[in-house]
Amino acid sequence: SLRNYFLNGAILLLVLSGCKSKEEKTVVKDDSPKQPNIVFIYMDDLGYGDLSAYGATELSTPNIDALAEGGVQFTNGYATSATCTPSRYAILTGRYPWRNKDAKILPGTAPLIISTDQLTVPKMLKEKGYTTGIVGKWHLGLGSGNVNWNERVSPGPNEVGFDYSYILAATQDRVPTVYIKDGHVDGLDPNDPIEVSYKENFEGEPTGLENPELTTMKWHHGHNNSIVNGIPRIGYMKGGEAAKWSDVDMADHFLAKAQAYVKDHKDEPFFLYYALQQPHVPRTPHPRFAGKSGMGPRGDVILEADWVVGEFMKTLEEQGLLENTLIVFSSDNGPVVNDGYYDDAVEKLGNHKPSGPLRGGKYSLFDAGTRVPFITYWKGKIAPAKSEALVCQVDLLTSMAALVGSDKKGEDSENFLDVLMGKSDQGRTELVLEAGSRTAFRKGDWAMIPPYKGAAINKQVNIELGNDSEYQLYNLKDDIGQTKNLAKENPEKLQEMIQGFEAIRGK
Ligand code: NG6
Ligand code: CA
Repeated sequence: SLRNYFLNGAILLLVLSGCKSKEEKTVVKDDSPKQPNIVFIYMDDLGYGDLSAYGATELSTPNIDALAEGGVQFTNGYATSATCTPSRYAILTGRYPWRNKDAKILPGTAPLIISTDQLTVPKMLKEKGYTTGIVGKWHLGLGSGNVNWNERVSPGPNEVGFDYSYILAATQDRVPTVYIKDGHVDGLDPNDPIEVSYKENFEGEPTGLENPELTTMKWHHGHNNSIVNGIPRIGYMKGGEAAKWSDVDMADHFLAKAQAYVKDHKDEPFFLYYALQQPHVPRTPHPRFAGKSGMGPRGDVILEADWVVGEFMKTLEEQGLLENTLIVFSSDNGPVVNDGYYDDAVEKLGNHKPSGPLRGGKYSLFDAGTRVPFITYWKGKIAPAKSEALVCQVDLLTSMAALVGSDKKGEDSENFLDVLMGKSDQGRTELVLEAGSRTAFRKGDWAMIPPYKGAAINKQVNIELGNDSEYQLYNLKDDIGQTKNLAKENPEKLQEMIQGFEAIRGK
């Protein structure tokens, strides 16, 4: 009819004008500077000496090395803490974790420790038009107590700034051993609900303690509760069979999610926090990598992670995003060889030194607890360099804010964008370091550890914790291995360090 004819014409006109305005918009967009994508690649327990770029000779990590060689490789890059939860708290909030008494290694049932009105990296970026996502390890708590895993679990990453989340709740060795997508347990069969407890076992469920015959990986300390995929874990879990992850496929699984995220968001500025699970225990390399390092599963999963990083970088390249994406690569804390399972890590370590030249490891106030691989990479924007500047993950919030033109600032987070971009070597002057509930102080080339009670060595993991009845003072420039305590020899320096420390930390 005539009416339809006119209507169609009107629609046709609308479509035409729609096309035209889109074209105009595209032209304008190309003229204006693009907001760069930002990706944090965050490892779990990767040590300062675990990459060939950082001096490892018994392992080769070509893909991560390529980032180090093509970007700024920091030799004084720090996590705030020698364990996971507090470091992850700091990298996302720009706030020292010792300000939050709950920022300690969390069980899988712990409530969320980031307040939903707190500033976070993804929130700051969202305000600047970014879409934000997390893939991988969370370990910052979920819900507000007594989580029902069969309903939407909240608050969680989506309530503190992430538009998209695909996570494991706590650690690979803690229940629940399921993936959670935007608050929902992925693949959950409603007829097989999940129950989780860190207090007591569910009747009739096997445990690592009582049923060692059902385990394929043996526990050394801790890790003797519920058995999933032959691996005894921390905590008890019942049900949720269909949703349980496959440990050996975890690297591929997260990689696929991270790659899909990039492809889905390639036309808008995105932030991706990609938190890999390696080389935390239980180390479960995919069969493609099993035996490849000659160093047992710990070495194998480092090679696996290196491959993952290579594949992820390929995706950025294929999508034409390399020149518009800043990558920050680091680790949440230092290395540990035996962290609770018999997995040959000790037996097959050979000449490999996960801490490199540093003293201590995970859980330690010595430098290897917190000084970690730290790399920034941005093709065409960052010139390859090695930097000795003192940088810390707590500064990423304010530095990223500076990058995207936000005036937001984290409580303890400073703007070191120029340092991260390799344009300046004036990093932090001082930094508080944390291990467990203890803190130490780095200023310039000096490290000061106050006296602490407690064992000098954690015998289970065989790591020197940094405890001593006396003050310790080290010059890291002359003595990177912290072998010579200069506290007595240099009382003035010691006093200066104590004062600087107490000014931040209180007496
Ligand atoms: C410890 C676990 C250790 C590891 C760590 C958390 C025991 C005996 N040890 O309590 O295996 O899971 O917590 O590591 O249970 S982190 O990297 O997430 O901080
Ligand atoms: Ca960790």
